[in-house]
Amino acid sequence: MANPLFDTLFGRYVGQDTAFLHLPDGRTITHGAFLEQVARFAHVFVELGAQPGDRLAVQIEKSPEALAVYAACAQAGIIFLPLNTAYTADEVSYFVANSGARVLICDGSKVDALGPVAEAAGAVLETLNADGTGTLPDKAEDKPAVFETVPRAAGDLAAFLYTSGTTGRSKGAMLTQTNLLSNAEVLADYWQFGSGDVLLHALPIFHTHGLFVATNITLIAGGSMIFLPRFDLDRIIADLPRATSMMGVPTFYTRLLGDDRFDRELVQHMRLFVSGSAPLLAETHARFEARTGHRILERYGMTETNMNTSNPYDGERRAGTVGFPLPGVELKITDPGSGRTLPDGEVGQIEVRGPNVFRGYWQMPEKTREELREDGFFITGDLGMIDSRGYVQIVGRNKDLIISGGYNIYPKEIELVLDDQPGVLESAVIGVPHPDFGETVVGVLVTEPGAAPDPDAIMAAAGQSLARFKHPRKLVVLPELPRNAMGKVQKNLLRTQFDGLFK
Ligand code: MLC
Ligand code: AMP
Repeated sequence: MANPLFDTLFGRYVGQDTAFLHLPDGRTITHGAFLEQVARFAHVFVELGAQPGDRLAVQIEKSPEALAVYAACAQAGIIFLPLNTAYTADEVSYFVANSGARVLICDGSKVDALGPVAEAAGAVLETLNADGTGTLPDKAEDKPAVFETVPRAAGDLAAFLYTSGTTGRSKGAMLTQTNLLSNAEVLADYWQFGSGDVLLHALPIFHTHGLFVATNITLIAGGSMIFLPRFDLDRIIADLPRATSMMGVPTFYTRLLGDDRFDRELVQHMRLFVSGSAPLLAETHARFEARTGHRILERYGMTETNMNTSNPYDGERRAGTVGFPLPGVELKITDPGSGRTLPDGEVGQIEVRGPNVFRGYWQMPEKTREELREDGFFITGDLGMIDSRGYVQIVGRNKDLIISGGYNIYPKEIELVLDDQPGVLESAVIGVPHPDFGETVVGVLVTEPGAAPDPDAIMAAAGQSLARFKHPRKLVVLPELPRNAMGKVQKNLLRTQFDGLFK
């Protein structure tokens, strides 16, 4: 195949009038029409000077056109770099500069903020709005509806997805065509996706879950998607009767369970509910089954590895576990100190190897070496064990990470901002249980002697540099931070102390 990713996911649909995207306004976009848009965008990217292997960064709202940008990058051999729409200009600036993006596409409302960012990085700026208008579609209008697919090898890079790091610096995970394709093929088969599937898609498309897992699987299987701009409870309840399957983070399921309209009758025709990106409480699993008769299928993945494990489609879906390693994925539990493989039943760090595992972090060879072993095993930073029946259980994290509503938040990044505020001597940021988001952010401050920092000013400063979802939902002041004999802040003690803040 000349370009395995494009040919497998998209190319075979050229000229087909099969349904691909069902939109909230009642329109359905066919595969064929979608691919004409893709071809036009690919022509624009070439005209803008983007070469195969260049990076194209986007910070755009979810729309059929936004998805077409992803496909157009695949067709033109450009590396796709999607960014969370919540990121501030400061945050975007880092990603654009670090990746050396040739093109940045943003929402029209962000041009003032991102114009200087693009200019400083030497990137071309184009716009694409949620309603499909903007300078990119304007330029695409008179372009041909066919584009000669740029040849790429299976090992070539297809996407960069940035993940935050424990040092506060985000790392660009380099994903190859094989990483994405192998995983989509395995999952479509494992979860028995077919051409009759209609996936209710309410996830963002700037992360692995909504972009690769949901979209690529649907494309491989030949199904269609009800493509919603975001999670909207009323919309989901209205659309569920037309869907066969749904994927979400645990917050989706707890929100649905909080609504009386979500009952057995509404979903009795559904084939599959999948959960991932954050731990699904066993209690949510049980409540879901009691209410609907369906058992949620929980799986486990990461930006760097795509999906690693899954509960079985046929067979017992065990609450509190993430199932078995997927076909082709090796998983072992190791001792964090020695790296020795531990026997089943013992808790250690989870390591994975397979065609799903990324190539490394962009221009960070040392970080890559720390986490990706020479033999191909990736150290996930998650702690887990394999139970007597072979199911993998995640029991904690060996990395200082908070997962709020499926978004990853690295405390260090927030601590750096808090520590900079007048009157703040030092800070520790922790995650505490939250009924809606699973975990939420709490900032623990120690003030300078005699100082009384203004919480509103601190939050305003955080708003300047950090996306809203990273903001502490509460700031608390302590006389000092608990430390161990080595001087390391004992966040576990803080988490225990503030465990009940949102309960
Ligand atoms: C929104 N807000 C959040 C938030 N999402 N705050 C913390 N955590 C989040 N996840 C902010 C909003 O800006 C708003 O701020 C306030 O919280 C309430 O907003 P809301 O309207 O209730 O939130 P909503 O827009 O409905 O979004 C919640 C959500 C969304 C859960 C639907 O966050 C979401 O779609 N999450 C999915 C994330 C995801 O796809 N993760 C996959 C990563 S891939 P204000 O100003 O109003 O207070 C990965 C690998 C793998 O992890 O295994 O899949
Ligand atoms: P990200 O960096 O956004 O890709 O997030 C990956 C992290 O999400 C993993 O390392 C896990 O800590 C967490 N994660 C994903 N799926 C699950 C799950 N089913 N249960 C628990 N944690 C999960």
